[in-house]
Amino acid sequence: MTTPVSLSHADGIAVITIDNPPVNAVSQAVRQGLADSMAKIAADASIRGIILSCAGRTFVAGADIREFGKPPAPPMLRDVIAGIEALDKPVVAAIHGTALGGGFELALGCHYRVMHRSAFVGLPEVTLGIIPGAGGTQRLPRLIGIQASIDMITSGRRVDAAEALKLGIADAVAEGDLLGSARKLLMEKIAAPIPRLSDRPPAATAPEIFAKARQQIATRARGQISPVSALDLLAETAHMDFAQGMAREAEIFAGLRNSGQARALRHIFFAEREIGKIPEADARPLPVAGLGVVGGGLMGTGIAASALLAGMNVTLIERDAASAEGARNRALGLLKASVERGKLAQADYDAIAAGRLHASASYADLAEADLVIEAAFEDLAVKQAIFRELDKVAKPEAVLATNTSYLDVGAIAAVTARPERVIGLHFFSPAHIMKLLEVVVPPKARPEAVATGFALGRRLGKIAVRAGVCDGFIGNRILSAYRKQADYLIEDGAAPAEVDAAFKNFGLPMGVFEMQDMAGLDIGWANRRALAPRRDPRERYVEIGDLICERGHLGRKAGRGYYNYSGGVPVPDDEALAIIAAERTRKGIVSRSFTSDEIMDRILLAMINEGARILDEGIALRSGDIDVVMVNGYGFPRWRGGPMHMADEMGLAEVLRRIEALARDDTWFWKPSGLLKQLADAKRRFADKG
Ligand code: 3H9
Repeated sequence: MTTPVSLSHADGIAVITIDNPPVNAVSQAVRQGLADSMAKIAADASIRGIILSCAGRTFVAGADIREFGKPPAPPMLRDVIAGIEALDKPVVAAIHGTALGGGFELALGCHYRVMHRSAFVGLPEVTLGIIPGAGGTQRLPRLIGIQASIDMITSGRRVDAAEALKLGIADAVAEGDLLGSARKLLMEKIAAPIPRLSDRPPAATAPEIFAKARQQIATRARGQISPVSALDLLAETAHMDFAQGMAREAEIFAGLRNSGQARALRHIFFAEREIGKIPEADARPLPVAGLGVVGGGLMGTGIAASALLAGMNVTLIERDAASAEGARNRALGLLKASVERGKLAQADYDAIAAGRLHASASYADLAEADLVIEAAFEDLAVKQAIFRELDKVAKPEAVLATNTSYLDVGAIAAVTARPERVIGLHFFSPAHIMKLLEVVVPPKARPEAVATGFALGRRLGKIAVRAGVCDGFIGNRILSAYRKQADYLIEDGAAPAEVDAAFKNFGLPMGVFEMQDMAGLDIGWANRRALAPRRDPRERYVEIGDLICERGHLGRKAGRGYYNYSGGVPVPDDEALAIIAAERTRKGIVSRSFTSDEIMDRILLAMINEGARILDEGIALRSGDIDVVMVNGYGFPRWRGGPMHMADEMGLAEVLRRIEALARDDTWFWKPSGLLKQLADAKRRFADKG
């Protein structure tokens, strides 16, 4: 049987190599291999020093996350690391790629660390709902002090080689030959006393450091437990000796390892890595050197900025020269802000301003573009007119994409002579910052066109999710469903501010009514009017939003909407409340009160129900894709894993029971039998998710 850990030695130096693709995760076999190697090294008097290195693209990227759902299998990583640290021969970790989590802890157990200049180290455990469990919370503070450890451990932030050297994590940085540098350091230290972090006293700490950090970390965590647990552990063990501290770390780690939040965060970790598994994965994407963007509004300039930040050249088209100049300035304004935030070098900004961004009023300037993204006003006729023009000027092999959030991409493709090269690319605003991208695949799209959309997503650093054509694709369709449910809630008796508070208690950054006020109520209003002819007459329709719009109260930009903004601090708007009360009376609804939990129960079930339909219709490939969309585009708390994961955790029978109970309340338009079918059909996919 091949082992993922090999040991070779020559001239008194042993080299241990971990080779466990793809990321050298510390599986049980790796732990066993390391333990066996240590035993051989300890018994071999000819070995005087050791280099611990990894094959492939990276140093150890952590414990094997796939093992976390199973009972722990010996040897334990913390014991293996203790065995390495206890050796009476110096061990140097040679780090390339990323030494993360258990991988970094392994390196901390070594006596010295050499990092390649392109390498990173970090303890991202909190992002998986756990804390470091193999000594990271005890060794790191003893190496770099409490303040820097709080920062790294509670954020999960990665540190590059230059910073690691400054912090004292790395003893040396290798410019080129990593193993050569590691060997050089080893030879320098071979006769020196062996430094062990576990021998050091705890890092001296003033208690107020923890008090100050706690408030900040709890606010940032928005309901996520692990960052706060990590801080509390650091505080509790700050004065303990090493063995006591390790014992506490092990206890806290064991408590979190299979917690609901850890399961949710693991789910979303793997779901984000599955989104690229699409039917078109083997198709060859068209190389995109030049990108065209039509429409220089908020979306168009955001998309242009995103592409420019990724090093692409962009041609931005507007209707006339003055608008083109305005769009160019807006895009440059976004990039200036990126320079200020340290995301773009001044020299790159200058190159963009000097020529990489070209703004024009002539479609003919798109003749060389490989991919053109239309980001005009959300109106089918407007978009179709643009696509007719694009079809004339774009080279025949170019892919044409529409940035629409609701419209039928197939109907837009149909006005061109190349429907097989038309896709939807639904960006989220601000497009140069938001990570999510829905790649919308109309029925006639060729695999190469879809693959081109995904390749662009990768290049822009986006999380690209495949979606089929329907009203709102994945995310906005679910948004429509829960917005409707929120409307039912206010008609049934909840105040908009109560619904918004429930959203925030749940961990969402904003309430649904605040969000609509911020976006402008006219957007939803126009959408509802557009969809009116196709609306099922049996559907419960809440007119409150329309009535508010009819008064000209279009949200924050108009100073009024669900809230009144005239006094600076938003307060519930009197007229909106009066409209709600009048509508309840008109419909004969007896107003009732709702707890925060009841509100979110309904909202969540609306999301799950719509998610089940989306799966049923094949709009999303997997339920995990829906969760990825909700977490990355709609502020769904990552530590809850997404609505479909929550449905899984609740169990299908319980989901159905609750939906049926709601349907009995007659607040839902869908019949329970229909729901039963949708959810039962989706059950297999729920189960497939594993
Ligand atoms: C930990 O260490 C706990 C300890 O403190 C205590 C222990 C007692 N395990 O991301 P990619 C898979 S917690 C298993 O696309 P990249 C991934 O699913 C851990 N599998 O590559 C994918 O599989 P597939 C702390 C893992 O180059 C493939 O590898 N560590 C693991 O874009 C490629 O992944 C972390 O949180 C894993 N640990 O990025 C680090 N990691 O091909 C987590 C990856 O079948 N990992 N896979 O879809 C990462 O951040 C990135 O994967 C990394 C590479 C930066 C390493």
